[in-house]
Amino acid sequence: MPAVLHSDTIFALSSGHGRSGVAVVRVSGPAAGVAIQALTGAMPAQPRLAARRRILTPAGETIDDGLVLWFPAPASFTGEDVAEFHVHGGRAVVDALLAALGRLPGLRPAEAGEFTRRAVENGKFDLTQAEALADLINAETEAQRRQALRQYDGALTSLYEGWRMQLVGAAAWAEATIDFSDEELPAGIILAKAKAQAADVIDEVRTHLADARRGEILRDGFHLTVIGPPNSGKSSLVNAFARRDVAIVSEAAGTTRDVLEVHLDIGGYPVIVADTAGLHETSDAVESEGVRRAIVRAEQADAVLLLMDATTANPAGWPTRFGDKPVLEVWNKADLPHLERPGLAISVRTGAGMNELLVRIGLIVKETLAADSAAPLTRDRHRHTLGQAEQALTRALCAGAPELFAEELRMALRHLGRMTGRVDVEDLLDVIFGDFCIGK
Ligand SMILES: Nc1nc2c(ncn2[C@@H]2O[C@H](COP(=O)(O)OP(=O)(O)OP(=O)(O)O)[C@@H](O)[C@H]2O)c(=O)[nH]1
Ligand SMILES: [Mg+2]
Repeated sequence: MPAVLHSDTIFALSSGHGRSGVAVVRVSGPAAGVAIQALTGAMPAQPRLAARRRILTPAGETIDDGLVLWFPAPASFTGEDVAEFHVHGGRAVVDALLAALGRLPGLRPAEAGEFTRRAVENGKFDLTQAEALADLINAETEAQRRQALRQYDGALTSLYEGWRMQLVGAAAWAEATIDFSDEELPAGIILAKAKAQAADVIDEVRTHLADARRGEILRDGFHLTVIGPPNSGKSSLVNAFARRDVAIVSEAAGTTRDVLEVHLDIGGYPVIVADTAGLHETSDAVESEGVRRAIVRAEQADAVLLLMDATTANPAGWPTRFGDKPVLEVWNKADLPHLERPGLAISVRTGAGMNELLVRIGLIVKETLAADSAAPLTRDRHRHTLGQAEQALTRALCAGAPELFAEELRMALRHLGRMTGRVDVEDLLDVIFGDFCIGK
């Protein structure tokens, strides 16, 4: 992506909102140095070394006693001149500093993701890395953090760039057969060679796409839906997982109507457990809507936990299989007299079997998400764009004429270029950076 020179200078609070020990306000653009001068009277003695300064309003009133850092272009996060003000993290301090910056000529508040967008525009990293940065900020579990960091380190960049280079090679062979077709070059042989190269890439792209959405599930969270007959203890189980009373529990059957979710960290993996309405025939409109939602949720889940009451017969007639997704059969209330059944017996009340249940859930999650590739794709955008590249390659391989082959190859190259942001992605940028928080 070509370097873009912005004439305006942006600023924002880059650390978290709300009270904190220290707040970091970042400024990026041509007037960043002027901002340091205006608010502290002098530049730090050295770039990238903190200087302790009194920070003043343009009118000369002290805002705070803090640190100032100066990162001259291009060795900064955005590639532009960047200033950082580290102040005490109180609302009034931060507001006063932001107001003072806003009064300087050429400065304006940053939009969501604008710092990262400028970094991409200045070639600091590519689109997949920018997306990974957003994921790193949002990562809640170890596995999510590791995945985001690998992508930020360029795992997808090097994969996609590698394919691009191979296809550029194949395209060059194809062009050669077109340009020199009058001379006695063995065009057929050269074209076959180019096609073999494209075929290698298409194999790799297909393997990459056929990953059972591992990267995406890890990024979004693994969805486990708890379903079962009324009163089997589904809400009690979800509360026990969450270690707080999220869902209403009562001995009346049909207590839960709406789907309710809790977010858990199981062995470093993000698991979103949904509590649902008990499955039973009912004339109550609200309850039957709850049953409908329960089934839909189970169908959409990555795995299902079928929770039944070990003390009663399980009413027949409800689905117990949901496609080929894993279904964990669990019998609750094992503290009461009950029949022996296949599957795991637990008691939410006494805690018996609960550890074993967590272990089993952890195994299912791990089996689903354990990566056999070091760099899984993580977003719909990746899947969609790569799918288009794959289709263009498929057409290329079927092409008889070298011109047609070369044309489809160029198409595939454009799609691959969109993955990393090498070609016309202006329309994509708003979507991608809109996901960011302000200050990043
Ligand atoms: N003895 C015993 N009772 C339990 C156990 N787990 C839950 N219960 C009781 O079973 C009743 C129903 O529990 P809930 O968690 O509301 O059951 P549910 O499956 O969510 O019920 P619905 O939302 O109506 O479908 C409550 O009175 C719970 O206290 C258990 O392990 N042992
Ligand atoms: Mg319930």
